[in-house]
Amino acid sequence: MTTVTMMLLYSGKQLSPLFIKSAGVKKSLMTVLPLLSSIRGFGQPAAQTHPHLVAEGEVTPGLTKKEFHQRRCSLVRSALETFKGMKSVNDHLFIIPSATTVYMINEIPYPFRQNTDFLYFCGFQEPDSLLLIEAKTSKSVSTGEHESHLFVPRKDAAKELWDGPRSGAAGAMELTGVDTAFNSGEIEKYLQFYNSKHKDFVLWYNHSKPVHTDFHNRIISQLMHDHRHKYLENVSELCQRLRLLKSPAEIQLMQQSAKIASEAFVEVMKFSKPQVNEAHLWAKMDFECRLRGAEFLAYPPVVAGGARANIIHYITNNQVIAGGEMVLMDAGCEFHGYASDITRTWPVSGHFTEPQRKLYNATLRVQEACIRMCTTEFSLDDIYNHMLVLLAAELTQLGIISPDCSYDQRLNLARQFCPHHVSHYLGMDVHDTSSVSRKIKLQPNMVVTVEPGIYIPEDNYKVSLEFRGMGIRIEDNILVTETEPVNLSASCPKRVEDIESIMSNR
Ligand SMILES: [Mn+2]
Repeated sequence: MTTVTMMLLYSGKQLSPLFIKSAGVKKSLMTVLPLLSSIRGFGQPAAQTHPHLVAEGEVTPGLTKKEFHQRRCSLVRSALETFKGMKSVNDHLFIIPSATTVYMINEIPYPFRQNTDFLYFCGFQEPDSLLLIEAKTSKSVSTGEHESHLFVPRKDAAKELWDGPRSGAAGAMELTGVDTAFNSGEIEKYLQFYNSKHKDFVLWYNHSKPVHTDFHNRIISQLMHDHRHKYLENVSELCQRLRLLKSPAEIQLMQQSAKIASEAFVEVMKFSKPQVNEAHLWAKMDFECRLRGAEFLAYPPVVAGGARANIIHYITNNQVIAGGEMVLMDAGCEFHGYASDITRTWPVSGHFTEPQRKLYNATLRVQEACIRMCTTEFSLDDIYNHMLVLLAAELTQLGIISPDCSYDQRLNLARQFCPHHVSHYLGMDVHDTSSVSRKIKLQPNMVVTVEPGIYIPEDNYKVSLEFRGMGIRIEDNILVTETEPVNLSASCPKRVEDIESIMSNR
């Protein structure tokens, strides 16, 4: 079998004999390869092309077509619930656009990251696409029954030669299991048609923060204009409420994301030594996460040696860390669309000094107490308020807060020594579902972070010299259940003995 025939069989598509003949076997490889992939390839990993990542029946690794369909049904059900009693409105149109490619300079793109809500409801990874969902209150309010349409970039041999295969409309249907797919050039016509056919309908669209400026300015704002006396609802808050509770498959992905980052942290701890550069610890973290299957780091990590740990969002990561100093690293990875977000603080020499150990253990006790509160009894704000009480007590114990201060003064000081919240929701985004209030009680299948810190600026002369310039944060990823909280990042060491033991066995 010649290479060309083998490739044809692999591609699963017959080419005309005329084409094969005229291509000429010898000089054909360069021309045939891109053509073949443009016929059969997808714009993202699929079971057919990446069996090591995607199983049969899955859209993205670990998530099936059925799960994506159920998500769309849940969206429709919860949206229509609010219009249940209103007989006058029956039709609902949901518009969820994808992200677009952002360029740093001409022709050089930033790494593409899909719009999270779009990804959540269809799993399609290409830019400049759009998901439309049509539903009727009379039919869908209890079942979530709907029609889903995906608009995607059209197949384009010239573009695909440069950027790799696109799925095209047929590929997008096959890949995601939506009801129909069209080229994105059809969006305008489709919306005009829908608007002309439906007198009254509810438009569900994130109009306050359009994610795709071109679609918004060119097409969707026109629809909103034509539709201006009718119902316009922001779909984003609804999406976030659904994303807040993770399915069993999502929990597995989050567990894996946290495990990968935890293992990578151990390698970074072993790799650190006096005079190590922050940039090298960053590179090591990135390397170890990718080696374990993560796509990339979930956010620019904080790798802050010494007093730089007091800069909460320090991401410059270009200093040399001296022997006696600790390093604070806040890093996590993205694994098949799900983020981990872990922070550890450790001495680069491998041994905590006495003041470091005291401040570290105070932070750890507060963190462990806060983790125990991740139950359905409390909200994230409840845990934050309790963290301030615990921090105030620990700081008083250490002599950092004077025992002469009143209770309120001590809480205020605790707030100064830890100027950030103790937690946020975690999921597909690092700061996940940020429109969901932190005042609501936790529910089973939420994932949250727990991340108290103590930061003592170098120039805080009120604090004894031994603690000045130290910044410590300890952060884990916690799954809320019906019973005990589950620490997804439990395999990332945080006890002083465990860290010292890992680092002594380098
Ligand atoms: Mn965090």
